Amino acid sequence: MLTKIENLSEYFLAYEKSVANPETFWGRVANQFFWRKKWDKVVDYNFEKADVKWFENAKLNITENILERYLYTLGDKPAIIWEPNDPKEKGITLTYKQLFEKVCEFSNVLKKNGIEKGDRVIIYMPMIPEAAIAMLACARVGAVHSVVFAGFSSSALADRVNDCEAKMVLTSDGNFRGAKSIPVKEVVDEALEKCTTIEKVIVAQRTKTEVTMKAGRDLWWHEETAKVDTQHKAEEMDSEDMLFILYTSGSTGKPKGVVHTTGGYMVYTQYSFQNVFQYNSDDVYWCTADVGWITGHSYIVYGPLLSGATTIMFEGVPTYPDAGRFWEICDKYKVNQFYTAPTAIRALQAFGLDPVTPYKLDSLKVLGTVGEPINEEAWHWYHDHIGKGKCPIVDTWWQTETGGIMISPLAGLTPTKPAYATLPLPGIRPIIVDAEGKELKGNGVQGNLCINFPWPSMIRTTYGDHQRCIDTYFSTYKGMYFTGDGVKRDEDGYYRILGRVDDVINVSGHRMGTAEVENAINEHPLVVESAVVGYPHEIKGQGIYAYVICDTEGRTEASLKDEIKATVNKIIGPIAKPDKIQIVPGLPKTRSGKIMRRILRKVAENDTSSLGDTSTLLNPEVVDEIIKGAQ
Ligand code: 6R9
Repeated sequence: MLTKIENLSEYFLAYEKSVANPETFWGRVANQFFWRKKWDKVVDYNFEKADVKWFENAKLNITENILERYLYTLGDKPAIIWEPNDPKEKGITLTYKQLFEKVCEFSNVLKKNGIEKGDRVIIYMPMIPEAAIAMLACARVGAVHSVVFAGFSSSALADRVNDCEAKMVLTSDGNFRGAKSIPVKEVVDEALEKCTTIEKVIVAQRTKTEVTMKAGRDLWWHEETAKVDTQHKAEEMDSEDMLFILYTSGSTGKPKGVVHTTGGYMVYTQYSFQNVFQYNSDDVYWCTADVGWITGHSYIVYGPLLSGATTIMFEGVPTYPDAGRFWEICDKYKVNQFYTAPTAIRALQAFGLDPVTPYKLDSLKVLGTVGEPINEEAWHWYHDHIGKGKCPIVDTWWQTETGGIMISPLAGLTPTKPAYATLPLPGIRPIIVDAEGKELKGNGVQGNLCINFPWPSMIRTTYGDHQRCIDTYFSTYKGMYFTGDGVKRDEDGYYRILGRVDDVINVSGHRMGTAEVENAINEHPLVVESAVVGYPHEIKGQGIYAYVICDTEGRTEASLKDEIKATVNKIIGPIAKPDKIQIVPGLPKTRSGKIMRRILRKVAENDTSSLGDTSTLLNPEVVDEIIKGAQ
């Protein structure tokens, strides 16, 4: 491809050009795609109003840039290789031609069942090929997909359905994960009791477990696809038409629907994919994320498929049937680029080298990480034992809101440093500010990470509440997008992400708002008040520590804690269950009634030597009690 960067000096040159003349730079990248009509203007923006437009008035369909585009050149090349949970079960390979047919077929199913351009469709599915087909079919007919991670509870699902007023849910009967078979359709049924906008539910068969099908509402995927043909003409979309909504946690209680649009997202995910991973046409690429997260959207589905790559989709977990499962898959498909989360690396590292040594891992060329800071020990283990010392590690920093990778080495080109995301991609202009918003120039500085110029795949709005988008991202520091992350720029100009500076915690690479977990805990009838903080956790990166004021009403502390965990499980899902719960007589509060989280964080970190001045608290006596009862 024309815009593939091949060496370090080309990177510096591309970066310079992207800053000197962004319109020429991105126009040239965008020219490689198929547009039904080209743009009038490359970029237009006003950060104060959170108003950003890329490729204004251009017309396209993103799926034509995957399906029609590669049909003749790569028709027989595997597009998606699906590896099931159980290694004894046979996998599925879909070539570009077969994917084309399946997407068209399902596009016809969507249309036949009343889906029109602009309608919202929820995808609540495990990691099966139908999930990717569903996303692309939505994009093809112009519907807005919103994938909800299949581990979320029925009430979290209902909130998302209601927030975007979805018309349809695409789901499966069940989900195989490790040794478990988890109900999925049942969760949808429960959720839909609280929803009024859903007209149809289409169910893909996976586990063949028995499910209830509601007459007039529920349909089987295989029956519906059997009724339609495999030809479909893609809907014409505007560059700024919504492509998808993805809900993510912030520092307030309610998850927000991050909106991405069509043209810019397409250009940036493809550009970043080919450059960061240095993908070559015969490579096999594997990202272990779930399609329920942004990483799955941008770097399992869109980025790789827009690049004509072979992308692996894995249904299972890293430790089933044993802790060698990832490495077995790498050898089986001769994976060249492998992309995972630090939490998975740490979890596998804990099993030692026995599960690694049976595998050759000699096809690997590039290793990647995403989702949270990687500690140096895990970095070295990954580098030495998985990459055998010869594979560059791309530590990719980005967010649901950024749509694509922002700061990362380009594999093999950018010299790496453990735990550093290194340098920004072309077009990305990071800026470090202090608490007052003053720019910290030069190297050897540390502060809050902002971006002060638009990039094509950035968030456009938070669904249904544009003011929230302005308030969350564009108001803290005027004229800049605020990431919520702390960062250091070292003497070489390399960036190291230090973690969130807001009330968001990162558990196993999953973003969680402390307020969101608190709201769930407070649903327990005996809970009076709660405060949640993160603490360092060996495997998960951060664990969830909950301080809870509650009546015991004759229950033992242990059973009460179990009940609280069950409540959180029910309201959000297993990923939000607190690792530690401490029942406390009170929470440290300022005179204006604000919880002093700083103190709670210190106690959770087991660092009570430097609590600072607690005398200004409304209730200083409570601090000693909390320290005494710490877990
Ligand atoms: C892609 C994704 C975003 C938050 C982000 C930051 C953390 C992501 C990171 C990283 C250090 C990296 N994060 N990548 N921290 N190094 N390479 O993870 O999106 O789920 O929205 O999370 O994750 O704190 O702000 P999302």
